[in-house]
Amino acid sequence: MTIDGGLRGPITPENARAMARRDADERRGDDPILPLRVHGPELSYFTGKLEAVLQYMELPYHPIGTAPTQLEKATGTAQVPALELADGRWLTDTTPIIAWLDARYPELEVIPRDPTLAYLSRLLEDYADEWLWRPAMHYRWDYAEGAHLQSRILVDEAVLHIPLPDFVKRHLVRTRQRTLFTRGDGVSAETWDHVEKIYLDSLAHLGAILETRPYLLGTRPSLADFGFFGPMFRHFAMDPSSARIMRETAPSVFEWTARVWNARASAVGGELLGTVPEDWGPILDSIGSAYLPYLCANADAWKAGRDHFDVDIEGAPYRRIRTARYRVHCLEELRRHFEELPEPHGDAVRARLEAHGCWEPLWRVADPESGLDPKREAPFAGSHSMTGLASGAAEKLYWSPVKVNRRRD
Ligand SMILES: N[C@@H](CCC(=O)N[C@@H](CS)C(=O)NCC(=O)O)C(=O)O
Repeated sequence: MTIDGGLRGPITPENARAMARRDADERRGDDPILPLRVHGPELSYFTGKLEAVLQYMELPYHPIGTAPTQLEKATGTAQVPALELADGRWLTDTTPIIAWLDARYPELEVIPRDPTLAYLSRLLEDYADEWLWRPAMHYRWDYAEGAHLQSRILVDEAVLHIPLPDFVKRHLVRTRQRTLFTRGDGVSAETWDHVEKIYLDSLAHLGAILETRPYLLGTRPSLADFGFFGPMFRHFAMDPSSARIMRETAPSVFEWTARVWNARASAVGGELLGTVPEDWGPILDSIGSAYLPYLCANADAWKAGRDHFDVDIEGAPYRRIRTARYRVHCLEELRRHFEELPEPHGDAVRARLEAHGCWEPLWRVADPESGLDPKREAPFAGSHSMTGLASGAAEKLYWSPVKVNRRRD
């Protein structure tokens, strides 16, 4: 067998990679959605996650440092990242964006094709997206060294359009972020250590996996890597306090963040494991003991029409946590994906979830009814942002974030 286009000879790993590179070049040539434009500031968790996926898929894009509020008109939601296609369409929410890209370029298999692996990868992605968010915001905004650095970067890159002196804007950004995401979202003297433990445990769990292979599910990156990459790269490895901890206690995780950032499908090659590895167990335990109970309390609060709620997680007393409608939707999505599993994968996934305390809380709340994306239009729908700032008054609310969780909008 030969490979045309100047490359001749047997299909060796080198030839296969060259062929994949050529395919990637061809995609660039005539694909009507390329090049892409990624809107979102350089320090954003989810923008970094999306960029890593695009780089792995070798889809050319221009990064544009837009603030969330500037996107509401185009996308329907004051949230970053937003992905603008060359044909004029806009996409939001990295989870459905990745699923859409994976379906459009199936040969790259970002989401594992095996349904059991796909389900548990989605669960890890969701956990990294939503449950590592609070510790990521905490290390960034509750430590002065991170807060001063990042408020300067954020104002310089994405908040230039507000006519106020820079030092005032930086102060407003710091206050706003703490109001919304740390002190106003359950981080207190009583929960401080638990919030930090979520990060420290994640380093230990990822570090143990990375002792045996370069990526979370094998010798190439997949959805679980990209999920954990968001918080690890753009927050924990970048913010001074958490970065110091990562460098000193988990250098393999530090190295992995750079490896994922540098991964290109045509160069990596590699394979995924055939079964869910045992060393995912500690992460699944944490999903069962912390994340899913939190999602249940959030869904109960949503159903009861409460803006805030209290919940004890692993003994830590979280008080006045903001109710997040989007995370009610996350719970619904985890259930939907389970219900869509073909047999015998449903039984296999159930056994795995039961072994780690995830099964009961997955179904604990009857009919969560987020009402989000009823027609399944995501990522084209304009998803609901986690702050709820998608209401036509985003710019004003951005600086004075009170009453952001109205039940119907
Ligand atoms: N589920 C969304 C979450 C996106 C998100 O929450 N982005 C943050 C920044 S990383 C944001 O735009 N927050 C709005 C704000 O801070 O006003 C995704 O995966 O894209």
